[in-house]
Amino acid sequence: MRKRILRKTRGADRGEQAPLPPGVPGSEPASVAEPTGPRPPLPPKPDQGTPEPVSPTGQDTGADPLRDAQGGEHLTTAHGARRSDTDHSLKAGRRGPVLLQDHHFREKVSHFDHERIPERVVHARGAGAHGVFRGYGTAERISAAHVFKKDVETPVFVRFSTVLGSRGSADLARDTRGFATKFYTAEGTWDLVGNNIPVFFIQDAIKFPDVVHAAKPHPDREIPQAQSAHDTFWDFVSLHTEAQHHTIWNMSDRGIPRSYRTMEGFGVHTFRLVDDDGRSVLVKFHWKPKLGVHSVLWEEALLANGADPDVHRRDLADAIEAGAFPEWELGVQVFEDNEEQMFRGIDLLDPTKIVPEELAPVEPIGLMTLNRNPSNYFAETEQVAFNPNNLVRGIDVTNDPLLQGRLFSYLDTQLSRLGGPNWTQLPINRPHAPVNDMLRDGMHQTAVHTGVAPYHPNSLDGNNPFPADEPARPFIDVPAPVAGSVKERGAPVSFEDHFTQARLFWLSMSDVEKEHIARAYAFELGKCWEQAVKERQLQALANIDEKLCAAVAQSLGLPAPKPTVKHGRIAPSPALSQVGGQWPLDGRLVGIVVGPDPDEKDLLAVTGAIDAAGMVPLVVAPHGGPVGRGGLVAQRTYLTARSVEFDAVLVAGAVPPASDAQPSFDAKAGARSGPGIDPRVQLLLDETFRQAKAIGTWGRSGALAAAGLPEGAPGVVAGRDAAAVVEQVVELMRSHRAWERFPVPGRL
Ligand code: HDD
Repeated sequence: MRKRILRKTRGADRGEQAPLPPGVPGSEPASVAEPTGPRPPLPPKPDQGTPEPVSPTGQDTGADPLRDAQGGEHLTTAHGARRSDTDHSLKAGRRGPVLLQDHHFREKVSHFDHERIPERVVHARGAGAHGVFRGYGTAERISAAHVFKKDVETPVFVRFSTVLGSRGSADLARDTRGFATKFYTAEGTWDLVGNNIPVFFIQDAIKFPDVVHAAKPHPDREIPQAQSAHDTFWDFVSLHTEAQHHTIWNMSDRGIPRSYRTMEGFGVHTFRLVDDDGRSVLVKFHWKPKLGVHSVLWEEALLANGADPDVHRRDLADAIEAGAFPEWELGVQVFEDNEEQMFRGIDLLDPTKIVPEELAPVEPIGLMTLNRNPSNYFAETEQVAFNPNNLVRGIDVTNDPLLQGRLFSYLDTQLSRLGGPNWTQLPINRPHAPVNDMLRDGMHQTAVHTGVAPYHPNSLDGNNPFPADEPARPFIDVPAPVAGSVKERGAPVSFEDHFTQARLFWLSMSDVEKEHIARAYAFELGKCWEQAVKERQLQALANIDEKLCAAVAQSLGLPAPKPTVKHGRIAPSPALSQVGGQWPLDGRLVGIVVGPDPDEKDLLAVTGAIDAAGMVPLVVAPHGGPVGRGGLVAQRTYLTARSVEFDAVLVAGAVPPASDAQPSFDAKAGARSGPGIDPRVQLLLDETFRQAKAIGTWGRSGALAAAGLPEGAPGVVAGRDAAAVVEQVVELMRSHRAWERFPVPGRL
């Protein structure tokens, strides 16, 4: 059943009918009380719960992060002494120097000086959310993991991220997205640290520093930020052709998702599941979003990175706050765990390869719902530390050389990022299962361990802790034979095919997706300087597809080389294309452009209908404040609205030629001058039209004609009756975009 968007809690910006400002007829009298006396800390917002006060030792150490962080009513120092003044430093006379003895000043400034920790070496920018995973029970036949058992509910924390940019970079960079999930299972923590792209750039973890050095900004000037459109990236991927498969995914629409909520996730590697009897199978993990997989256009990404660089963070948090909880089904492709570890010629240990879903279907095994925003970004989203070593009974690794290297790297990186070995004690990283380890001391130790014998066996602590026997369900180490006995540096022959699957991906795209890919390559390589880099990448493209290569070469003004590899017949995988299908609309945003005096009855009915469809209506008016005389307020103005925010735009009635509320010298910039429509609305409609989004108008608006947009174009609805127009627009939105508005020539 569709979830209904809950009443928004924070006024105008959330699409709520906010109370009218004091003084406006019908408003409440001004009665906002200034704080006059001490108040307890603010309670968490409805979607932010209290962190679990779970002690890392399973004992009550008194560590309640919320209580300990903020208690009592008065301002204190870090050691709890109350302070009466935090606004003036202690000086020798009001105009004199500050005294060294001012502890409150030194503590406040010194703590501030140390507020930042090193950002993640990759995946620095992210957004997190809490939720729950419920097992369907369908994986019980192949795995002993408690988390997969039928109807078992396991708390989770997910962090989505971009890979290349720094913490303060923009969300809509063309990039891979991280999709890391921490399952706090009853039998220990399981981390599934995946991406939104099912393959990786390299086949061996020893190459990870190389690929990251190449993709990060150039070391001399530290530019460009959060981009792959530069020489060192393309130098690397053209020299390491194993990267071509991942790269074509990045150049496709997958590299610029509409939202974190509309991304697939992949475990990438092949993992091993093992049942209670020790029988194992190989699996690949897939997260399938209930909302479908959707992306934006490159123009939108560029605009959003300037107009709303937090677009993905905001989208996730707003959707959860509004009650539109995003959901993903976890699924597995299952393979026999035999000595070859191959499936139909595809090496399951090669992380640059997928297994098409048409050959091995994804079997759903559980549902994840994200339903709570973090209370504190630093404590939760920044300090969360994922680690592919975090495995539980029933889930194990394979010999994929990329995965094997990750088993070292994640544990290692937290030592410098989180300042020592006790990061598992941070509230967000604490297991929800009881912990009884023999790890002791170290920087930032917060547990108060008891006993005298943290070694095994011992006779002084009664031999505690006891190794778990089978009834206590310990981790199962699969007795997998180790292939070969020769110690060597090298890769299997099956890792040498670098182009078949890049071509498979290309052949599986629709015409419009192919156009986007060709343009993305042309843009990125067009930003490169070195001729040799461009030529080498064109050679790689020729080996993927000659038409693709020719299109990109033409844009670069270079000759298209001939392929150096020959392909046999490759069956496309329709599951790889994003185009087609009808999808739920939960949490989508609809802009409603109004003039100074809209028909309020219509407007209320329209906002109600959009709300009822699970979406968020945002009224865009000539200026802020109340709209007309009714109960609605403007959430955006002609000045603050931009097309990239909306999934569809409606124009409610007539729009003035130019609003008197805003002088329009800036408004004219970039806008075509239409006869009789405000240039900012003109720009909004132009962009929305170009972005193939649904547009609807009603009444005597004439807005389409005034804006010079063709009525009757695919995805454009005009009518007399607002309700009928909105109904059609909602229907159009289910296909995400009206791609048929711009038929592509099919030249690729
Ligand atoms: Fe990684 C972070 C995903 C290969 C080394 N990685 C990191 C994150 C994600 C991934 C989602 C962010 C986690 C978070 O939100 O905190 N990484 C992947 C995937 C890979 C992959 C899907 C290949 C299939 N990674 C990979 C290799 C290495 C690393 C081969 C090193 C040899 N990754 C790291 C890291 C990071 C990291 C440096 C940075 C911050 C962190 O670990 O905690 O250790």
